[in-house]
Amino acid sequence: MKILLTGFEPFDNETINPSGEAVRRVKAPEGTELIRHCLPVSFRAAPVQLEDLIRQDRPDAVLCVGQAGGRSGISLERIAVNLMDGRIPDNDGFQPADEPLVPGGETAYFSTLPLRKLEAALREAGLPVQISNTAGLFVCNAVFYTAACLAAREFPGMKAGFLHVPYLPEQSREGKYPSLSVEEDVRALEICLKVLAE
Ligand code: PCA
Repeated sequence: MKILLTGFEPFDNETINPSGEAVRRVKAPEGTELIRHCLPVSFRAAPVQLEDLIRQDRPDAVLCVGQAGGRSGISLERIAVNLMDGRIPDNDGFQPADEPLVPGGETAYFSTLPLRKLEAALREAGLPVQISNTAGLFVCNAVFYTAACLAAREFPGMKAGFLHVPYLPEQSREGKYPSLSVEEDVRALEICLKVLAE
């Protein structure tokens, strides 16, 4: 089973992004071929890079991962929406307001990952997890929407979804925000990949 696993580079004045770090460190579970990629935090470039990878590699599943500072556990994202609205500019300085990502496209897509199974497996492993009903309106949502849209329109057999990880301890502003270690993120991703490969 071929799985495309993506993380992100740092953004918002941070020097590290837990998603990129964890994706780099994950070990491919037995029976899976893992394609990893670190995406730019760019509304314009990230969806294009993801689409190119999907077309080129034809994965059976796409799991995209990003940082959600302030959240306390692994957030399994349920829904991607066709809207870009930046609280801050992306790493290219682009800050869209209320713009569709795909003009005329579907309003939203649901994740096609087995969210309840993933939630149960992560909880069983003692990791904090929740199903989240918003991936925000920033670049993570744009990437999630791109994967879900391609799955719906062109690659119906491909599972596509997104999860957010919290800040790393070093990003937590001395404990003001919740955090998970990169080892915990790696463990969470390895569990998710195993469930996807079942
Ligand atoms: N988090 C941002 C974009 C990149 C990342 O890691 C988001 O939640 O949109």
